Amino acid sequence: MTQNKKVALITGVTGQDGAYLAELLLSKGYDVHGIKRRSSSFNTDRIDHLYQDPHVDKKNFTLHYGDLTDSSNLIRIIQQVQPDEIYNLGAMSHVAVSFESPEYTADADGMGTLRILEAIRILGLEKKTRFYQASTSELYGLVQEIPQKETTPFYPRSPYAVAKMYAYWITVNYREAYGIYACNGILFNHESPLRGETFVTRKITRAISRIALGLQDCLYLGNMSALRDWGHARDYVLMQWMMLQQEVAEDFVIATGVQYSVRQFVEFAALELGITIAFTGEGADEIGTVSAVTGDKAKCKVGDVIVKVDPRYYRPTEVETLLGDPTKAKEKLGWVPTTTLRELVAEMVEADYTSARRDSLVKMAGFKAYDYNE
Ligand code: NDP
Ligand code: GDR
Repeated sequence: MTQNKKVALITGVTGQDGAYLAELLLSKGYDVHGIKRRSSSFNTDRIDHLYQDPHVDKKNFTLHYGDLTDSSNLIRIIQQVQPDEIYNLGAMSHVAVSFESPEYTADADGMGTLRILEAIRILGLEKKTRFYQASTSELYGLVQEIPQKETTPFYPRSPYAVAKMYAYWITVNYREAYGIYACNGILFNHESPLRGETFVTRKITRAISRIALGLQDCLYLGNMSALRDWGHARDYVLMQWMMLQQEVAEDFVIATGVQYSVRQFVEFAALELGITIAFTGEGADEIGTVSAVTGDKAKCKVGDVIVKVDPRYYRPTEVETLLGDPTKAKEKLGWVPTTTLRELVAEMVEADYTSARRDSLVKMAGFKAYDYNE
């Protein structure tokens, strides 16, 4: 039985998608290997529940130290693991940060993809190993068509998106040139309670929860008019796996087909805690003032200013609007997103409120034994 187990290798296993995908593949009976970076502090929070003692037999989840900027370790790990499937989720994934570190972003996100594809070739695994590339709706950037689908032309608007464009095309090229089963999932924004704290959705659900509990006064945001097509990461990693189970490798857009603004996301998060926010002014003057408090979870008062625009969060070039058309994924793979934005917001707020409540109890009472259910 063990010989028939499929083997998967995930880069970026410590990230949001890596954690959900590792869980999914383990539930499907895979032997899962992940590449993690060396860090001066622990960076495995999201996958600690999957950890298996290396001294135990029949382990099916193994972590390897590695980095997408180091081809020698990628070749060594791939040779050792002999994966049936590689999911390349590792990346410097923050669009705003990519303007600060453009060269590193190109190296990790663009060249990193090439390094893995070359490793497959060097090791003669072209017929064995299937490859998934985490491509992105950021490729559409300055959008040429609404909604965006597989045939919509790209116009990247950040060093991140430009690096990902190289990764997209090198994946297509290695498929055509060497017959590797390699495909791109062009994924629109997807979120969850595991989302990194500096992406806008998590920044909002975390801050609104802390504001409601009196741990923070104000949430500073950049462009609140930006429109995004937000789905749940759990739904999207299922699609990543489905894409590698087809007869023929193809590229797919993964999206919900519904669009909201950042401002609406703030309003939905506040509503979960019983706060209604009124926004006034334009651009940098824009503020969110509490206009009604109905929930017993909210400690802020009517009139409190809890959201302000801070231009420091503006980007040199912005992607104003993204809306995906997932028709191909629905028709060819039978994939449909299962989570609405309101459900996603509710799940994220609940997780962040619970964690803020713990912080609040510690702040009030210090680190003594506490019954958090009180
Ligand atoms: P995260 O930022 O949560 O995770 C990124 C992962 O990549 C982390 O495990 C990180 O490690 C790792 N990583 C970063 N740099 C390197 C490197 N040089 N070498 C090896 N690993 C590295 O991203 P998500 O999980 O949200 O996204 C997964 C992938 O999908 C990314 O490639 C992203 O660009 C892409 N994507 C994401 C979308 C989204 O909405 N979430 C939409 C479309 C595409 P560490 O934990 O140590 O930082
Ligand atoms: P994005 O996600 O750039 O779409 O990239 P992010 O959540 O960072 O921004 C979404 C939109 O919100 C606006 N915004 C802010 N963004 C952040 N981070 N912080 C703020 O304070 C803020 N205020 C407003 C942004 O300007 C933007 O318009 C994500 C990443 O996961 C990429 O890796 C992935 O490829 C794309 O989604 C699809």
